[in-house]
Amino acid sequence: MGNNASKKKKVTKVEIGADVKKEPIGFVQGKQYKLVMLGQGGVGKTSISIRFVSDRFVTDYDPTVEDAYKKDYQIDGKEITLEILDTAGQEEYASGVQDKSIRVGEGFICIYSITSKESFQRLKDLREKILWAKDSENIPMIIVGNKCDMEKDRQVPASEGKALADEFHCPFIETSAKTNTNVKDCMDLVLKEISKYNYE
Ligand SMILES: Nc1nc2c(ncn2[C@@H]2O[C@H](COP(=O)(O)OP(=O)(O)O)[C@@H](O)[C@H]2O)c(=O)[nH]1
Ligand SMILES: [Mg+2]
Repeated sequence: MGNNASKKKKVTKVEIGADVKKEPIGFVQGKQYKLVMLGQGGVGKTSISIRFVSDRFVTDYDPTVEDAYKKDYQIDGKEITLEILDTAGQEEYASGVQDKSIRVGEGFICIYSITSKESFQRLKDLREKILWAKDSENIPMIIVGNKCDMEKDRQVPASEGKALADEFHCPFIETSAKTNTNVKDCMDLVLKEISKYNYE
């Protein structure tokens, strides 16, 4: 109180036509963030969601289930709510459900299984689909190689996952919903991407 100096308005001179760089605003207290789980059937979208939300591992979840899970979460000292959209059945590109999830989604977790080369190869199409739906190149997304507990069945080396992520300019992480390896880290990673792209 009574400190005149602190009342002075800070004036930033901006040249006309100069490129004004905005600062990311980070996370907003109380806000809800929508994350979307994408990837071929069987890669572990539901398993990662349930592991994260309720710390359980289920082995026989209905592959057709399409659900949204909510979790209160703390990050960077802010309390936020995460809504995790667990998609299913995206094999049928005609099904508009996945399109809708992509439209409303703010962060995308693109998952393959390290035991399936095919699921890995799907990610390029998936990214195209997201870029097309969002009509932007700046999409908060990450690549996740799940089932990293199944080392003996590995078909995709971590280096390939990393190389694809470099091509997409996004982070890469390997997880296991079964052993609860890097599940929380994967959510933190995509949230970090969201905060990078959130400008005032
Ligand atoms: N070993 C192992 N199995 C997993 C892992 N994640 C999922 N699974 C299994 O893979 C199958 C498909 O998982 P699910 O979550 O239903 O895949 P979704 O179709 O992508 O939702 C299930 O039998 C899961 O128990 C994991 O990290 N490790
Ligand atoms: Mg599922």
